[in-house]
Amino acid sequence: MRLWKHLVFGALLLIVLVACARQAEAPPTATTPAQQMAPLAATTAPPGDRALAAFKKGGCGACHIIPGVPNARGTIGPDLTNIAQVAAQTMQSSAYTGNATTIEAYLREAILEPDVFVAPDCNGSPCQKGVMPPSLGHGLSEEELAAVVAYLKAPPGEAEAVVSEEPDTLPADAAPTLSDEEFAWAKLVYFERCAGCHGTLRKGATGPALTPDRTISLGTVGLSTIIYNGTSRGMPDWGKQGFFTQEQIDVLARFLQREPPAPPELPMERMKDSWKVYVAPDQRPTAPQTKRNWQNYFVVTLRDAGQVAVIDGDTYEVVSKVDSGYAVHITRMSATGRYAYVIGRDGKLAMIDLWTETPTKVAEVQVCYDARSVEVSKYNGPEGDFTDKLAVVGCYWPPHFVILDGQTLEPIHIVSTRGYTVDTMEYHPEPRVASIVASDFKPEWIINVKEIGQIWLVNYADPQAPQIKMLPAARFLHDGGWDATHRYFLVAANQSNKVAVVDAQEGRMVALVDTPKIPHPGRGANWVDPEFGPVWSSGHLGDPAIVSIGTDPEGRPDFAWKAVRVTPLPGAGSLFIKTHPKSQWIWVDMTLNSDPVLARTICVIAKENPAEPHKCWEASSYGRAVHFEYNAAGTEVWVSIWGDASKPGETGEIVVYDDATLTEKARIPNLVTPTGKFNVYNTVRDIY
Ligand code: DHE
Repeated sequence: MRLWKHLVFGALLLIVLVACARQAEAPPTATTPAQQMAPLAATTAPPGDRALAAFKKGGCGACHIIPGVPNARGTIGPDLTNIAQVAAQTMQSSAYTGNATTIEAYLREAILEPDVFVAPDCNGSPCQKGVMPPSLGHGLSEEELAAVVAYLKAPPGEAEAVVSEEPDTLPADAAPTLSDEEFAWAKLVYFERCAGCHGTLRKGATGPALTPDRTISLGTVGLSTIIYNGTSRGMPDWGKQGFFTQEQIDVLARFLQREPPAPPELPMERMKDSWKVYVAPDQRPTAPQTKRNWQNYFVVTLRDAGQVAVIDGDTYEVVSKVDSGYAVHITRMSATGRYAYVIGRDGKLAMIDLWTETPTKVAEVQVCYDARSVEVSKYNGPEGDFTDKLAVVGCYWPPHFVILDGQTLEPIHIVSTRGYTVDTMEYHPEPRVASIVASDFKPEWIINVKEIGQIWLVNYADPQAPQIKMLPAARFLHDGGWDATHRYFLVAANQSNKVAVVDAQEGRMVALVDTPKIPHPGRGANWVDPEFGPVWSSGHLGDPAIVSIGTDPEGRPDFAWKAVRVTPLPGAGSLFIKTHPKSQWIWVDMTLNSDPVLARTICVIAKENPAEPHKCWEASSYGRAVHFEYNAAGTEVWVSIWGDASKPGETGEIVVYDDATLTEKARIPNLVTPTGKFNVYNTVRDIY
């Protein structure tokens, strides 16, 4: 890129990337930052309208929730819903470091000198210094500032304060432009880094919708701010982490204001072209060749290496590293545990034989361009023995699932998940497949179709002609696991703030349980609460809380399918929780907390005293602590330190703790970005 372009970008982005700043009213190439901050012409407008125009001019809604301001639902900065009351209380507090003595002065100070006092609560996480720049306030005229202060001091009443779901009215050419080169780059990066949460067609799921009707009103500046700083609701701070440069963030922010390009489909013929069997089933050993305790192997995702490491859980030796798909996501074991099935985000499924001396890949196939889940057939009963017979991959794009031969990975059948949403019955072009579990009661998979909010019970007895029962649940189904009896499956409908419960034996919905913001259980944790009996617990991305739901409708019907206990955590951003029937503890992470110290902190809660965490500590001096797994005996807990592939010495490692004493036993060093870990014995038996 030429020098002048660097300079323009540099000047613009200096303002862009630390700011809750203004909306771009025209393509950024057509205006300068100074022009963009010019006072509004409508100074004769009524004060309320003037305030709304000033909020829009500042792009304030990208960072704040502001009642009555269309689409102002940002969570980077404090919620401004009751800011006058908060201001009055704060000025009385000894923690207040500002100089204001009236609410008006407090609000003016917060806008013009934002770092004099940094608010303690930004939607569940501590607010950060330097995020809100003084240049924003100084870009407003005195009239605009006065209108904003008056508005925040007395926002509209309940009826008017409803945040508009309606898109702004926008001129057809309102989106900024990109060169072909920029567009191609942003398209690829969006697909690889952003589509997982926001959807390939950007219709939203774990993250909000990013269609032009919403993004243009946030503008290049507002969007860049979010991409740079992240949000307390789990959006990574890509800019702060140094993952994207300021120039790249600007390109992404402009890309997000254009119509999303539609990616290609993937028919059976192309899947078969990618299918490879490296070792035919009749060439494989008929008994384990290795002397190692292979049932205590851990298959560990080395995310950015595009590999998994097979680690001996008895000796901590890395037995083998196997190439798998791009940004590997999860592993599940065949019902006997002999095979590990590893799914990459690029939809490549790799099958590893754990019986050979060195675990090796015996087959692979690509059945999606974007995928997150894989499961196997586990049923063995009157309807047949399906042990190690079938596998199923759930795709994000194209939106479908694929049934495969469990011995060779030959694709057998594709089922599209496009359909109608559970609540409003609108057609959705991209309902993605989230978690999948295999029932012990029937030859059945429970497949969660995220955006339409349906839980599909897929009978695989005849895999060419699967029977599907579609249960209505709630939108944005994501991750989940079994209760301790394996009869009930609990799954987070994450952006709906609910957990759905399915009875796998009777094939019906049991309950939709309300939870705090964005439940994220992984597979959850089953334990016996001293007060409420058997429960299943989940952490949350948006709230610093663990919620436990009663799971014993026969023994403790009064507590069944109710959120019976909330255990507070030091911060939000929790991804995974884990326990073991033999353990006295529940382990939980806060991986996506925007505070780097909390992101590497883990906590344990004592089952006999679950009102608050027993102990929290930093598991490393760098990176993020993520995901727990027990060894087969249930005596050790393994935690991943998710480092940075480009920083030698800090790429990542696994910390092994003695579960009884919570003391560190070992570190398995120099792994490249380890994340999920799957112990063969526990994964086969769904122990968590
Ligand atoms: Fe995951 C499980 C989707 C980001 C690590 N993740 C799941 C499942 C889904 C999912 C649907 C349940 C699979 C199942 O049980 O069949 N994950 C997504 C996303 O859409 C998301 C939010 C964004 C994306 O772009 O992918 C996402 N996931 C991540 C990560 O960034 C993590 C932390 C690191 C990584 O390796 O990518 C991550 N996800 C995991 C892990 C599991 C998982 C380790 C399995 C947990 C278990 O114990 O079973």
